[in-house]
Amino acid sequence: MVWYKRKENIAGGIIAAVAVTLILGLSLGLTRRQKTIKSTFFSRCEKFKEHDCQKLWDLFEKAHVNKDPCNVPVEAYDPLIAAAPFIPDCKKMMFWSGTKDVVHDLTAKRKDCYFTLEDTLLGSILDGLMWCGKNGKDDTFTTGCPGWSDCENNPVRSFWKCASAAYADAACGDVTAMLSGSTTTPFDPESIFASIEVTRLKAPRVSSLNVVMVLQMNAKSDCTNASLKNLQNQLDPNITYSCKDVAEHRVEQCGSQPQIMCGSCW
Ligand code: NFD
Repeated sequence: MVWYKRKENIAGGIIAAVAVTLILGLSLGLTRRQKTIKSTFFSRCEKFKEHDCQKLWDLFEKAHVNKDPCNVPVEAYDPLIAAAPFIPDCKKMMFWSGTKDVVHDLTAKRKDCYFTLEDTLLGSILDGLMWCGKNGKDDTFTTGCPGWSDCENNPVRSFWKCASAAYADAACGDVTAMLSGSTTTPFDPESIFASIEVTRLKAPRVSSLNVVMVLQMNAKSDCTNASLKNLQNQLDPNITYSCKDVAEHRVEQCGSQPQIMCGSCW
């Protein structure tokens, strides 16, 4: 009898210990995940002076926290975007599609020449991050979130649509777009550049759109590609269009040789 009791007590103790460890582990894990995106947000935000990072974080969370992660509309991020307006530099604005790495390798080294959405406050804070909220939860999660194509109204996609629209609205002067010659449809109607940014460029604020078609080895398309006709049809007719085929190594050269004048990169 006594022996049975002792065995029961030991088993009960083990179960309780396992339960406590699991609960502690789960809540610690949750806090750590929370901390990771929150601390990334703040450390990136604090690199930009004169911004209330706490206010931006609160607006960011308000857009998706406690919501179905497949039902966050683009407009949910309007208050966040409005709190951090874009300050365009009309001589440098760069758009891109399918060329993220080559563009950012270049802009990291040639801030004197080019400026992308990812160089703006919100673009630089949220670039490369994944997040979502969940119904009935007060946290921002970074795992278990819908992927880019799992549902249209996921928070990451909605944020980038909202930010891209505001960035294109702010565009001015001569703008550049780097497209990829490695695909058969460099101006892809599904892309954010085609579906949101191009149609928001407006003359006379914007005077020209200069496409740089980045050509890698075995390129599949160049400036003669049929999809670029659609680009021209969608573009405000008072904006001057041009397209130049440029080898990728030439773009890289522009980054590695700061003595090259911005206008002579290609
Ligand atoms: P893109 P875009 N799966 O190269 N922007 O024209 C996953 F997982 O096709 C900036 O659509 O060019 N991710 C950012 C995907 C994001 C998928 C969106 C996919 N199937 C838009 N498709 C940014 N900084 O992240 C697309 N993505 C994601 C603005 C992936 O992260 C910029 O101002 C990919 O790198 C730029 O002028 C990114 O979306 C234009 O819109 C862009 O896809 C580029 O959008």
